[in-house]
Amino acid sequence: MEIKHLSFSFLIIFSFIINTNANSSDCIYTIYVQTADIPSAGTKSNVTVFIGDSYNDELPINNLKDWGLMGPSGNYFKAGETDLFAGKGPCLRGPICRLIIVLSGYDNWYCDSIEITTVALEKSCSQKHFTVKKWLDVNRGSALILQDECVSEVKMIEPL
Ligand SMILES: *[C@@H]1O[C@H](CO)[C@@H](O)[C@H](O)[C@H]1NC(C)=O
Ligand SMILES: CC(=O)N[C@H]1CO[C@H](CO)[C@@H](O)[C@@H]1O
Repeated sequence: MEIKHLSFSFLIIFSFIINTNANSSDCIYTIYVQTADIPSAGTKSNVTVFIGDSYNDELPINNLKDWGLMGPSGNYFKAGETDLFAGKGPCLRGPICRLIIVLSGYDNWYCDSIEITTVALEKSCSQKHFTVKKWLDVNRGSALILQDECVSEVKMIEPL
């Protein structure tokens, strides 16, 4: 597992490599987001995630709150709470193994974990848990986290 902090300017680059050419737009994604139970861990900022697979397909989910089960104006990302988001988007070709989290706003956030379940017609469900355990700090330029676990998954299925 490799976790990298990237500067905000990478967001601009990532927005050019978004690739959602898989056209059967019938995957349902459910996303559980766990905010740490520590002081000031919660945030009112917006959270955008990019989920990706080992083919470098990437699906952006702009402002998770728009997918929030409490509605877009709900109070999400409170310390010690788990929030649920769900929505429909194009299917990726492979299982999710990469996650980019971008925080936009004025207050910081400590994300414990993000778990994504993908459901599609005539395909088996897949589930991916990302242990984040990091501050996303809008003042220190670490409001973007790339968590890439694709390489390790490929290694795991290689024959000895
Ligand atoms: C979050 O997103 C909403 C809707 O897109 C926007 O109105 C609001 O200003 C954003 N808040 C922050 C802190 O960026
Ligand atoms: C066959 C199919 O699903 N076609 C869709 C591909 O994506 C475009 C844009 O989202 C849709 O308009 C097509 O219907």
